[in-house]
Amino acid sequence: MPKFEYAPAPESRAVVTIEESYGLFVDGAFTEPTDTFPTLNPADETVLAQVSQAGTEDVDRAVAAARRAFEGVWGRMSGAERGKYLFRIARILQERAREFAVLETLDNGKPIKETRDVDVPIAAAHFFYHAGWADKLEYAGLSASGAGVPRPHGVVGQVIPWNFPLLMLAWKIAPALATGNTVVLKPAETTPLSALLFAEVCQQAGLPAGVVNIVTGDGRTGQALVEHAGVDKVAFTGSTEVGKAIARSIAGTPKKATLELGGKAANIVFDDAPIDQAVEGIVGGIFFNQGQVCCAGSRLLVQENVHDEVVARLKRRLGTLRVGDPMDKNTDLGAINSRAQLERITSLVEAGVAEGAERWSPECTLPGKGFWFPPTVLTGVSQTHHVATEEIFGPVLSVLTFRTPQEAVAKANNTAYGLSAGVWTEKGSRILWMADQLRAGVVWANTFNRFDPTSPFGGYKESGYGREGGRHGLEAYVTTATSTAPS
Ligand code: TAP
Repeated sequence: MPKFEYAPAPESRAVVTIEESYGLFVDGAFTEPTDTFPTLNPADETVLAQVSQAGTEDVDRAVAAARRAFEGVWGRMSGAERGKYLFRIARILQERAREFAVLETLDNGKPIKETRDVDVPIAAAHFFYHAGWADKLEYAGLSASGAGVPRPHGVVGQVIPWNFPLLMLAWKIAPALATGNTVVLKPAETTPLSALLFAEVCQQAGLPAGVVNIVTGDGRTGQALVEHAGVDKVAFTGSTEVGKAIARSIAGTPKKATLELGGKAANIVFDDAPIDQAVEGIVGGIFFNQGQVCCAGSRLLVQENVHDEVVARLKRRLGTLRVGDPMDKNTDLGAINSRAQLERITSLVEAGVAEGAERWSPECTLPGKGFWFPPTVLTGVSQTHHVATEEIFGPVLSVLTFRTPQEAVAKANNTAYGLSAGVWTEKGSRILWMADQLRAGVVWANTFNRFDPTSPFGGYKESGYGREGGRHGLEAYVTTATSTAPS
């Protein structure tokens, strides 16, 4: 029996059905739930469902199923056939978009207008995009000489975070399947439900058993997966700390790895920028998904002579943001994903104030239950403050100033990370110069947080290595084989 059905009035038909408990998805079927843990709605702390904690034997079974599927079916299938399955998955995601949006909002806490307009459509777009590549890999220029045939690695172990549960799953699974690999994926402990619904989509699409396996659990499950001897390639998105531990644990093995880690992006506003447009970009850059975004524009670098004007207009704009019920279509900021994340944000902001930053938030009443943090601006921040160096991963903007473009570049690059940056200016030549100087994998000009399956995404320095998306994203999932026959 389903535990509950979410049906917003006045509609009587349920939008999404959540079961009382879930097993793992291994070899094309769900196992009986065992050793379960609860997953919460962070907006009100109610338990949504019980989810299974996969142990090492479960991971063994999932990896073995993925190996059988790779050797028996998927690794031998033509690219054109694989592409058909990816197109089918993409279409089912579109058909079930509303269900996914509601489920993701309930489990993650992010506003429904974001899951509806961003997470779910871009996830479907990733499957469409990679479906198109599946039969064209020979033409993707994936070997240096252009000779040879791109071959899949085999079984890929994928571990993803909680901030974009379905979208990160799509970023991982779509290129892996398009290139002929099979997958064992571990979603984050606090947001497993959309991955389990995706398992149903795999069944609905008729995907051969074992091509995609979903093992839920905490970090121990992730560790068992990445360290498993039967895994040929690891793809991880998450914190720099765990990424480094994974890199250490697979060093000396033949495993390939891509790591998408943290960020501390600078959003740089010059005095010639259209200020109102820049303010919208600053707001979207840091408050989208409550700032729980690896490429969030968490450091505002504003030219000194427009600092007061930009901050004044920013504060006025923040006064209009709606914080609250994530299921309300008018909500701009939803809940923080977990109590642990809320505590981390709170302690970092307190550290910033103790170091001399001035804290400001608009007046807003936060719900009594759940995990909530108001949109916050910290002014008077210096480069050495913790709030300027550490990833807060919350709705908190640290404001710094600069006088010259050279100083802006020096300050923007003064970070251990290098994932993204934004530049706001009317001058095209300055945009090109800044893009060249900034040590960031993505540089947005007069926009921020734009995502597209055709564009490679990934970082420099402690933001990790490897790229996801675009033609470059395929490289991580193939190796090139050359065969010559005597004439
Ligand atoms: P992490 O704690 O690193 O968790 C990421 C995933 O790894 C989760 O599924 C986690 O399981 C699992 N995990 C934990 N310990 C592990 C271990 N020893 N071996 C293998 N897997 C392990 O990060 P998070 O708190 O979920 O996400 C926030 C961080 O991710 C931020 O720093 C953010 O910048 C980064 N992030 C980066 C990007 C990109 S694209 N660069 C995108 C999103 C997020 P549990 O859920 O059970 O802990």
